[in-house]
Amino acid sequence: MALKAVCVLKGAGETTGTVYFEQENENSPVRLTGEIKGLMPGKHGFHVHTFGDNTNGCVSAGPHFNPFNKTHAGPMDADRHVGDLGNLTAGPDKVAKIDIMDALISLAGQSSIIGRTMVIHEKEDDLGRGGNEESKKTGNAGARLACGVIGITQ
Ligand SMILES: [Cu+2]
Ligand SMILES: [Zn+2]
Repeated sequence: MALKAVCVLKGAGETTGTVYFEQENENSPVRLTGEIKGLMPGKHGFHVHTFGDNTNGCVSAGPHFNPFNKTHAGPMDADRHVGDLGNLTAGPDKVAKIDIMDALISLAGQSSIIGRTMVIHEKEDDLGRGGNEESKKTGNAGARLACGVIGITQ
């Protein structure tokens, strides 16, 4: 039976969104669909962060989900944080449409993102290529505009 999850993102500002996750089985890629609204046109870092904790807003979600102790990179890189999903691109309508397939995140097992937090950032993720220390940790993606805990759905 397919595994399914959902995340509703909210923050202090106008940015909101919904992301749906679907996976055939524990070892297959995860498909992400949905959209984020209220974004400045352009690229915005999009990651799974470690903790499903929003007590002090999105900052409580902690760093990028990184169960295998890798450095920050882009979604197509072999070595990356499991949570590194790269960037979403918002159009002039301030909406970013999501349709991503990712082989590293999972909805079960050691790389499970269930109970963790999806974050959309203010700035573009430099995918670890920014040439400074922070680039290898966060991609210099800046403030957390909106976030939500990833939960199981039917
Ligand atoms: Cu992030
Ligand atoms: Zn990362």
